[in-house]
Order: sequence, then C-alpha cells, then structure tokens
Amino acid sequence: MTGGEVNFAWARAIVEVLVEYGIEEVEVAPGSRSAPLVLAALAESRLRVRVHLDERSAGFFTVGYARAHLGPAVVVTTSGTAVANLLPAVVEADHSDVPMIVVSADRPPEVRGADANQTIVQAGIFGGSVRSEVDLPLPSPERLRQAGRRSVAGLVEAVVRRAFGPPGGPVHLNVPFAKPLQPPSPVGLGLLGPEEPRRQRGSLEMRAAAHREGERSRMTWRKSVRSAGRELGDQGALVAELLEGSRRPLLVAGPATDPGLVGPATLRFAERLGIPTLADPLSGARFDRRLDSAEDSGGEGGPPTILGGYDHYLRSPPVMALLTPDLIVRVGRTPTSGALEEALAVWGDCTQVVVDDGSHPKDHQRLADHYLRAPAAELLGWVAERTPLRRASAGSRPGDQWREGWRCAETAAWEAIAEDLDGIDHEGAFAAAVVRALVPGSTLFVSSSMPVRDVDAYAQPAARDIQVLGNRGASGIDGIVSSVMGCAGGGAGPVVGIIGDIALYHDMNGLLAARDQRLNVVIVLMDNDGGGIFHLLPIRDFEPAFTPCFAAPHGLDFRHSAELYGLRYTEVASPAGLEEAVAAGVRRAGTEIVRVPTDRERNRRSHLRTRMRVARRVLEVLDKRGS
Ligand SMILES: Cc1ncc(C[n+]2csc(CCOP(=O)(O)OP(=O)(O)O)c2C)c(N)n1
Ligand SMILES: [Mg+2]
Repeated sequence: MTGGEVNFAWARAIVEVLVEYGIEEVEVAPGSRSAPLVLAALAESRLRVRVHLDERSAGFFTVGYARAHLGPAVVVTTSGTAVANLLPAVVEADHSDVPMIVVSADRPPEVRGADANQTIVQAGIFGGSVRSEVDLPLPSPERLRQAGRRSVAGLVEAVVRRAFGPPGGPVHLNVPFAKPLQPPSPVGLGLLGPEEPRRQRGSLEMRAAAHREGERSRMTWRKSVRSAGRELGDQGALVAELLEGSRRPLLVAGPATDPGLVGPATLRFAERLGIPTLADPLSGARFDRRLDSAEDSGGEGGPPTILGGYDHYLRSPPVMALLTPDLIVRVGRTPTSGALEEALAVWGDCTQVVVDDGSHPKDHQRLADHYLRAPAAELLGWVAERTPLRRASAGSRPGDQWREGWRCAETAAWEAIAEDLDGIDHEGAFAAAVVRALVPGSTLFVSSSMPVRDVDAYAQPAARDIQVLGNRGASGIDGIVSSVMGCAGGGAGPVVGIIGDIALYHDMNGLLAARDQRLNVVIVLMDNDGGGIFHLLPIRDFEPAFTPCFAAPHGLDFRHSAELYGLRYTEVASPAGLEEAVAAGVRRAGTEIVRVPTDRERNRRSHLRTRMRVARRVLEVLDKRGS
C-alpha cells in the first residue's frame, strides 16, 4: 500500500463509522490536507457532500441542518485557521445541545509547533465547547489492521457517539495526514461528484414529507432520551404533588433544543392541567394546530391557555404583582423576553421548578427550588397522563379565576397591540406580518437581536402548523444566513428567515449556499442600517459614543449582495406588502431577499408606545375584574 492509499483507507474507515451512525451529509470546505477525507466522503454513496467556501459558514450550515434535520451533520476542514473558523458554530451547538461532528485534517504531529506552513495547534482548539475529541495517530498499515477500541474505527466511534448524547452536542476529530495525501490514481476509488445522484436522497425527501405531516418528534436524535423509569416517576410525582397544592401555577416554556418534541408535550400538559403557559416562540408551543380546539381532550379540558403577549404587560410592576404565581414550572432555556426573565426574579418567593436534561444548567438567577434533571417532554407527559382532567362540567374548575386573569390580560394585550400595528415604522408589525404569511409546514428562522424579540412580542399564539427556530444558545449574530440555509438543506419545508442588516452583513458569505445548493428560502432583511436593539438600552443616551460605536450605521446597499449571488431582490414598505411578498416568495423556487427599510429611532418610539399602551390596557382590565 502506498502512503496515499493508506490515507484513503484510513479516511474510509472514519467515514464508515459516520455512516453507521446514520450520518447522511457532510459539509466540506476546500483545502489540501483534507483530501483523503473528502475523497472518502465522495466515494461513499450513502453520503451527500455539500461544498462551502467559507468554514464559518460551513459550520453554521451544519448547525442549521442539525436543527431542522434532527440529526447531526459533519463538517470537514483542512488544517490551520480553517479549523478556528468553526469555533462560533461549535459554541452555538454546545449551548443549544445540537449535535455536530467536526473533522479537521492536520499536519503530522512531528511538524507541529515548528513553523511548518498552515500548522497550528488544533488538538483541543475548541476547549470546553466540545463534548469529546480525539487527536488521531497518523495513518499506518499496522493501525489499519488493528481491531477493537484502539483501531481507527474504535477511536472515532468513541467520540462520534458523544455527539448524539443525550444531550447532543459538538465533537471534534482531528485527523493528521502525511504526504502523499491521495492515492496514486483516482481509478477504482468509486468517486461520485457532489452533484451526482446518491442513495440517500430518497430518505431526505421522506424525512421532509414526514416532517410536513407533523412527525418531527419521532425523528429526533433525542428520541432515545429516557431517564430511568423510577427516577422519572419520582420527579413526576413531585411535580404532580406541587401542582396539587398550587392555586396559582404557571408554566414557562423557554427556547427548546427540540421544539418539535417539547412543544406538543407542553401543550398537552397545559391543556390537561389547565395551567397558564407562557410560550416563547422558540418553545414549540407558541404555534401549533392543537391551539385551535380542545380536540385532544374532547372539549372537556378546554383549549390550553397559551400566552404570548407577556413581554409587554409584565413590564408593568402592578400587572406583575396582580399575576403573581405560587408555583412556576420551567422547561427550556431562559426565555427570550427580558420582561419575563425579570418577572421570574421578582416572583422569586414562589416555588420554582426547572426541568432540564441539557448540558448547561439553566438557572442563572438561582431561582430553582427544585432542579429536575429530566427530559422535559417525558416528564410533562408523565404528569399529564396521570393527572385527572380538571373538568369544566363539574362546575367551576380549580384555578378558573387564576386562568381567567391571564386570559383577560392576554386578550386585552393583543387587542392593544393590534391597534398599534398600523404604522410603517414598527418592526414588530413586520415580524407579525411574516408569521401571518407562513404556509403550513413552514420553518421560520429568527435572527438574534430584534427579530427573535419582535416575533416574541408581536406574533400572537395561534393554531398554526409552523416551527420557529433560532440560534438562541449563544445568541450570536454571526452565522445566521448559513443557519437558515442549513435548515433548508436539512429538509425543513418552506424556510423563511428574519434577519437584521448587521447579522446579514456578518454572514453574506452564507448566501452562496442558496445558489450552489439550490435552496428555497425567503430572507426578510429588516434593514434599519445598524443595531436597532441598542436604541432600547440606556447606552442610547451616550452620544457621541452611541451612534458610531453601538448603532454603527454602515449605509450598505444589500441589493449588491443579492446581485453578487444571483438572488432575487425586492423591497417592501408596509407590513401588508411584506405579507404578500413572503407568501409569493415561498411559492417560488430559489432564494430571495425581501428588504424592509426601517428607521431605528422611529422603531424605538413605536416599541415603547406599544409597551405602554398594552401595560395600561391590561392593568385596567385586571383592576376591573379585581384579580
Ligand atoms: C457575533 C456577535 N457579535 C456581536 C454581538 C452583539 N450584538 C447583539 S445585537 C447586535 C446588533 C445587531 O444588528 P442587526 O442584526 O441589524 O439587528 P437589529 O438590532 O437592528 O434588529 C450586536 C452587534 C452578537 N450578539 N454577536
Ligand atoms: Mg439592524
């Protein structure tokens, strides 16, 4: 065997493990050192290979793919700073518990730390952000013949397994190769070009179809999550007991790792127990067909009380006081809404239960009286199944008054919000318009900064078959375009992204995947020429620092970036125009950018006006009913 053949066989052994673990796709960024890995991936007909020029974009594409596909993808890079460019995506995957397998090619160990070209310290480069890593030995015929744990397959398998969890997360395989990197000839390697048909295409389409039929939850990498039966039972019994003794219980559903799994369980729990539920847009419970009727409970339990306007009315201390719970059950991560986060602290005296099985604790305010290490969907399901339905037919149900208080607040809030959304200077109105335009089965990807907050505060809970995803793990504004593209690549159905101008600027390179991978995406660009979010912070008053150093207007005309990547580009001026443009865009093939020009300062005033109007109206309503 020549050295190149040994390298190829070594890379094939790695790829074989990936395929055994059900990996269907590899994101590749070009480079020389990774040649054996790329050739091995192309020679494996069960793998789809996508090429990305920029590693940072490739990394975030992988994260988006895993979120939508509910299975990990693999990203392959060459040596040097190429690997370092994956760090932001690895950090997001870590914080979001999203599985991701990084395979970096490296120079042989003996040339490291001695000024060899494109050679940096790659082993351990991701620090504590990866769940497991291995710096493989150089390929050798002896090693290739080895079997068991110390074989190349054994070493790789031990790391790859950790990506799946539970909880899922990023892992790193560092793979040194010596020259010659490739076999003497391409003949007989079984190479297929990235564009050539592969065996797994069908399965991708099947997944997309199943996804549309609402079967997402069965395809998750988290499906294997089970806490030991007894433990789950004990934890469930504790929650049931606390609920039994509670007169004012509240469920807070924050951003979920797997909204398709946790969302339905949250709704079922809310419905069964009649518990008011504050549903983050990323929780999977804000939008769901089940909100339409009480179909699951045969009408006996009433539809679940799913609340979404709280970001406005919980800013009012008197409203917060009137709606004080005596028990809070929390699932998911810290809510998007800062007002709710603050309320959780203000309500710090009530009993708080956090249900979480993720890799990072989720109680930065140190509020939990009980921190239950359990999968939220299963625990909520356990409790819901064992709780007798609180029937309306038996006269008034326990907690009716409490529920009614929240319902009144919520109704008043959305009425007040609707009255305020007629202007063109309100980004909240545009966010609501995008949600209205989504067709069943759609995925909405919300950028960090204001888009996720605007969907949170302005998109009313509704019986809609849509899922909302975002990079809320580390809330970076980098990599958003690629994450959106990854979702589309992962078969998430019609995909729409809402993204700010600075976030788009960060990852314009991600637009290349739209063209190269022929993805169908509508990107709604909320262009306020800078960071609108900073106008809502006290730093706004600190001129001459504020405008240049925080809002940072750039004056870029994104029409040119659309042109560069050959994407359709339109501009709209009103929420109604945006609704129409998005609805038309999702029906068209290809990716397009719909730009919404707005003004940061006028937008700020609109936000404040709505918040005040809603808080006033809700307080009036609650005062009147004497909650
Ligand atoms: C990678 C990264 N850099 C910086 C930040 C800090 N940051 C948060 S929001 C924001 C501005 C975002 O502007 P834009 O995307 O236009 O959204 P807008 O605030 O206007 O809605 C910045 C710089 C961040 N979250 N992530
Ligand atoms: Mg902006």
